[in-house]
Amino acid sequence: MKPIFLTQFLIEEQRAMGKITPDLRLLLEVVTRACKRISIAVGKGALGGVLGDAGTGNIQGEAQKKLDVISNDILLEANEWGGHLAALASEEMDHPHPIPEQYPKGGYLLLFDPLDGSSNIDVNVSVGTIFSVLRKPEGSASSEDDFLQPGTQQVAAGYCVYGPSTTLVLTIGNGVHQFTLDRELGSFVLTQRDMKIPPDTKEFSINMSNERFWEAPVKRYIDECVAGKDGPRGKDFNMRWVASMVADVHRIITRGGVFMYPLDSKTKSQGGKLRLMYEANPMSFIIEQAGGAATTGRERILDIKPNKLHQRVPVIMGSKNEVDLVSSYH
Ligand code: AHM
Ligand code: MG
Repeated sequence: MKPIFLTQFLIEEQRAMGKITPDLRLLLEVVTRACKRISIAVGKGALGGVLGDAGTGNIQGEAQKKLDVISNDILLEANEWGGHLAALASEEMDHPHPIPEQYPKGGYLLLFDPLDGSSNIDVNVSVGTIFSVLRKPEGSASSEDDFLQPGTQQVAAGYCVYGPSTTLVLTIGNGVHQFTLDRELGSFVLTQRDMKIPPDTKEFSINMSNERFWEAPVKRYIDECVAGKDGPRGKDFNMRWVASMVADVHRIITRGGVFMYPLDSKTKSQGGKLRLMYEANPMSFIIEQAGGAATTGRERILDIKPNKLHQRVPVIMGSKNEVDLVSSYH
């Protein structure tokens, strides 16, 4: 079969849907090209001198890894000059990054977690890049507030997983499509159109070491899964936790499951663990486009009106019937 490269896919979607503007196509090509560079840097590992701590911290108070900083720089550098963006924001930067004066500005806003799963970098376990695209509100002078739009306003979202292979999963609001990086050609090739998450599952993904901090509804749900055949669910469950959201969610999009970083007493004061704008929102958009569901337990993630750039939220996402069940326990 003739391979369909990302560019051809985007051009065909542009013709079919009329939803992709030339600037949005440029944006997606530029972001995914940057992901190829990140994939190469990640793949070099110790040989590239890229492992270990950067010796700096981000606004979340987390120690940055060298690869967090390298990936952030790659995405900034790639996206500054094309004229498609009004501003960028990242997990690794306190405030939005303006487009340098010498370049034209465009109508889109880009948010990213340049390298998700930082704790896995030095141990050679899958990590990834997550990104979200919004439109800059008409007539507004560029400011941080421009970014504070609910996830329903996203025009595109995607992620790359740097694992045994590098895969790109993308939605532009018309289903979810998977591409695999052909390392010899240096191109993303379409390998699965219209990914669908099975509505039922026997697999859950949660950091069990936080059990004593969970709220009652989450504890009840997991207890019932763990009780297996002998419990109210009447079937045995399996548990998987990579500890890179991007890899855990990718498994769920591929074969079903439910991923949770719920509210717990450890993270309650900050609203949760994962970040709304560049982790929960893009992943929720993708999950919903693949037929799954994404909630905090109390509300649909995509409906949340953000009040700050680095806002955190509880996350429960994946196979629809399981997510609905957890919600009903709330
Ligand atoms: P990061 O963006 O700094 O990598 O942190 C987010 C990560 C998620 O990828 C993952 O789901 C979670 O934090 C792991 O948490 P834990 O350390 O509790 O396993
Ligand atoms: Mg992250």
